[in-house]
Amino acid sequence: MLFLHHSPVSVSSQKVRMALAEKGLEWTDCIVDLLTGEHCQPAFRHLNEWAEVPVLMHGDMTLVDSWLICEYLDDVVPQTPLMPATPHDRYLARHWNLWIEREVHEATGMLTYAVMGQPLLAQLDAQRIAVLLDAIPDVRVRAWRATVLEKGLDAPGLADAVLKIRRFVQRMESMLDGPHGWLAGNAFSLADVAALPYLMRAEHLGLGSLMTFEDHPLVRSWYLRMQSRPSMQPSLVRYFDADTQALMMRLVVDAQPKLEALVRATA
Ligand SMILES: N[C@@H](CCC(=O)N[C@@H](CS)C(=O)NCC(=O)O)C(=O)O
Repeated sequence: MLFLHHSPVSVSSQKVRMALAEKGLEWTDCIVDLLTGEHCQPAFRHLNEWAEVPVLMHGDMTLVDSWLICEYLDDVVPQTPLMPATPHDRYLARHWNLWIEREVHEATGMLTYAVMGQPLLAQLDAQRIAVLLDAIPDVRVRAWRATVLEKGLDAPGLADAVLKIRRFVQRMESMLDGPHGWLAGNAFSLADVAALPYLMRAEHLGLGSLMTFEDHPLVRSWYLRMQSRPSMQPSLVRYFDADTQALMMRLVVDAQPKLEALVRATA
């Protein structure tokens, strides 16, 4: 049995859900509410001291970190492999993960928090917000969360975050410029799984102008192929009900003028 502690909207959780679905594995949902800070409570920190989703439970194993979980799944269920076959391409896949970790993950988190988290949390009273912030174990994350909560889309660092997403899409465009159209080697792999949630998030946040057909045709073609995979429904689509989609749309519409200004400033 596989128990996945995760959040529907978390990009790292989405990565693991897609890998599970690609491998034809079933999992039991243990949904963690990030907005109310459930992941910072002792019960969850007992599973992951860094207070982050996803966490996968398999037998007596408690696994953290989306990439490590995906590689583990690939090791224990070697049918339908997700890691590329050659050392060269395996390196490329791991390098994509490193790149995403270093350049894209936090930038995506900041933008998500500014567009969606901040307006929702702003409804709470100051004391509750202070409790939520204090519970975040990483002081650096706590600091940028506090700034984004206070300043929203005017927070420093958001232009840099948009720039990082822009560079990510550009890097993907150049790497997809080969005969195969996948990120690591000649077939779909974990590199593609790792990248998809970040592009989807950028689009959901209203940053689709960073990846137009005109400027990034290879990324767009890759994105369409990824979205047509059967694994999309069980891992991603089914977690976004109509109410969630409507709420996200409303928040993005509100954020649009400032987001567009950030996009223009980084062009
Ligand atoms: N390297 C970790 C990063 C996990 C991570 O940052 N998860 C986010 C959600 S995507 C999280 O739980 N954030 C805690 C929070 O929002 O306070 C992984 O790949 O699993």
